[in-house]
Amino acid sequence: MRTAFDSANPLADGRGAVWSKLLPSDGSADTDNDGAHDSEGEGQRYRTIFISDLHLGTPGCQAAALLDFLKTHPSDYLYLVGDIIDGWQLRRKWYWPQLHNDVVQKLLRRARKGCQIVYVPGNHDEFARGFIGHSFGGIEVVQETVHTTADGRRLWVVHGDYFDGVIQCAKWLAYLGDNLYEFTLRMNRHLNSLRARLGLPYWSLSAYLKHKVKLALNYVMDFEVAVAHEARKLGHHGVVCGHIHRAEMRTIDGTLYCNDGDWVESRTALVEHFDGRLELIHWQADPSSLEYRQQAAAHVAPAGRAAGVAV
Ligand SMILES: [Mn+2]
Repeated sequence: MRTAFDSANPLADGRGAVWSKLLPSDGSADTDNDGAHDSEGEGQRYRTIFISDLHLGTPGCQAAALLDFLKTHPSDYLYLVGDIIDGWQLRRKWYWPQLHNDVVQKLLRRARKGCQIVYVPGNHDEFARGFIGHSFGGIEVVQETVHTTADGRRLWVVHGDYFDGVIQCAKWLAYLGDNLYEFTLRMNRHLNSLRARLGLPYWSLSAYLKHKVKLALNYVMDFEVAVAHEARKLGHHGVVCGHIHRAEMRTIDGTLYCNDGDWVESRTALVEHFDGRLELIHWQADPSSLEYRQQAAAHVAPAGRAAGVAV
């Protein structure tokens, strides 16, 4: 799923343009007042937070929920594990509401206040890979890194898109969810009553799609195993990645596999407590949150599943 965006020349392909729109060169933007989201430290403090697949710059990004989460969870370290800004979508259509700006300001402010922020670009923010080794407002951009937990475990931190090339399977299959599957079962009944009237034999749409869903689940499994095995091969105790929008934490053949999920569908983060314990957080809005107030103001239903975004 590579696009013209992958072009090697950073000046010709617009990467510089994306940056210049997002980060003013004089560094003054992070002093902008973002009002209600300024205070920090009301909630639980963690040693480390890992988040990925925010897809800022797309309507699917749940920026209000993310702001609530960041606001109430200060940390010593913050890893941005790729697909933070969706350069693919922004190049097609510029979409940058105030809330998305607020997220960027929030991150810059957090870095200024002493949180060590490391940004590992993914495939949707490949433009940032042109800036590896540099730092923006205290946010360090690296290709990949290793985080050592408080209890001494070395975790390889990488977005994970590299493994798409290793696993041969159509990525969109990973997005065939249960709801769609239930829908197809109903469709199947209608389709086959029509086929019967036309004198055509029974053909199971549901069986066909069930097979496809199985392939999708195989893809997730293959991804998890491939990433964990690579981490072990490199001599790490575990790995933290994103990319497939599926939060998970389990041991695979003795190697800890952690996927911090996403902020488009599942609103999840991986956190490290001060004793080194790791935990997956599924963020839920509460009635005092920015997200809740925004939805109330807009007269829309609480956030459901966002439109699928390619991984
Ligand atoms: Mn990705």
